[in-house]
Amino acid sequence: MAELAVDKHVKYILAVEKNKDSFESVVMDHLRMNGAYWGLTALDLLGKLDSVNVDEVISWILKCQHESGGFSGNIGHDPHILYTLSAVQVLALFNKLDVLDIDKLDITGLQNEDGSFSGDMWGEVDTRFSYIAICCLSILCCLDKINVEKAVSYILSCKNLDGGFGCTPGGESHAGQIFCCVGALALTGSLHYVDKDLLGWWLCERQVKSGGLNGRPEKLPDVCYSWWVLSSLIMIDRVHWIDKEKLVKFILDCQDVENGGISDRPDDAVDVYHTYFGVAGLSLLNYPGLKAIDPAYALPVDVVNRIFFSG
Ligand code: GRG
Repeated sequence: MAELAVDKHVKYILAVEKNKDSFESVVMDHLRMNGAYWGLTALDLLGKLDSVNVDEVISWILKCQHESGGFSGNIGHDPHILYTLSAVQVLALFNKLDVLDIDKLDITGLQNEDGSFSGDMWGEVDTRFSYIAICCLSILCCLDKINVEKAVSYILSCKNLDGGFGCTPGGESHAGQIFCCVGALALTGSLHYVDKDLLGWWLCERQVKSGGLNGRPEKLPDVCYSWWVLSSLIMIDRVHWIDKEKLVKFILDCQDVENGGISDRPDDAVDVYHTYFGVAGLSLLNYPGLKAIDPAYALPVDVVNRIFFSG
């Protein structure tokens, strides 16, 4: 079996960040905050976060914060909760959460009467936003700023008969939304509401012949589901139901071993998103030499421990 091309992947991630005119940098310009979280967390899991200029990153992140408190994907763009979580996660990676004015972050104001969360002032509702709100506030140790009971009850209203979860009540089960709902339930101590055997069955049915995982029935496998499916299986204690060795091989087969980076499927073009989720998936599979990642916070375990156990 191929090995993880650590040095090549580090070089690839650093090059995407440096080369602002490349195709990938241009198409990702409006969601650079997410890109920063993917790239920097991957570097940390690979043990190379020290290759980055911390002050430059922090000063750029702060320039992306708006008067409303929310963060945008890049300077000059509109704020959205999707970017606020990435900003908080990157600050956590660098142990710089203290630069945040927590009272200014208006996450409470995004909670609706039924317990759901909107992503921004325009009001779209999605269980992704419930997870993000809960994850941000949990990292910042202020979950009491929202109505957790109502948030949990909204998430449970998105549970389907197949054991999975969708974006809104009645929405089709999808592995990405399942990660969000299971993650939010884990972070609020509410996993007892999940039928673990039923959901575990649905999740392990996502593994296809090649060893890769898809996001819902009849779809193609994609490296990113190594994160969405695997982290959910770990949180509900059913990860032993998939063939881990075949999944490791699938992820390693998606590497560009010459130029670095990981793609969605073997022989496709690489990008930072799949590189991160490939590395994160391997970390969940205890691949040698990688730092461990927390399945609910989607941050390295040592970062999570620093937040909660060393003040
Ligand atoms: C901190 C890890 C982390 C996440 C933050 C934004 C978010 C919270 C979660 C997103 C969860 C999600 C919905 C992931 C799925 C992404 C994806 C590959 C969508 C593609 O959907 P389709 O329908 O693809 O295009 P399929 O694979 O179903 O054909």
